[in-house]
Amino acid sequence: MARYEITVETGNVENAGTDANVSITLYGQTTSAGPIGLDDSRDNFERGATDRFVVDLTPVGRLLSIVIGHDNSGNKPGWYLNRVFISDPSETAEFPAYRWLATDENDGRTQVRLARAGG
Ligand SMILES: [Ca+2]
Ligand SMILES: [Ca+2]
Repeated sequence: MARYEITVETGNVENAGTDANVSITLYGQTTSAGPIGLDDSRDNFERGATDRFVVDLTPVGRLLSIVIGHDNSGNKPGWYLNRVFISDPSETAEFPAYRWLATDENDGRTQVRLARAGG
């Protein structure tokens, strides 16, 4: 197993936060892992907040992309996601989003695939 630290940055715009159930799948050069529910005892994914989660996973190899999304539950579930950082034992990769995951914004999707910044 390897330790992964998943850092999720929610945007600082009106109604950016969500109480929906957020999950992530990691895609690496070797394999994938997930979906992994991201939740702890705090109120996660609030406007302007950064949430950090630590999970132990079978190593996926060099991270290439992620799929992140939510189940559209709760009040005003639309979520504005800035970006995700994932640290594994060897490096940190950034996955920029800067978009809504909301049924009533843009393309209406609540789940997206994000490529690693810098390829
Ligand atoms: Ca929340
Ligand atoms: Ca919201």
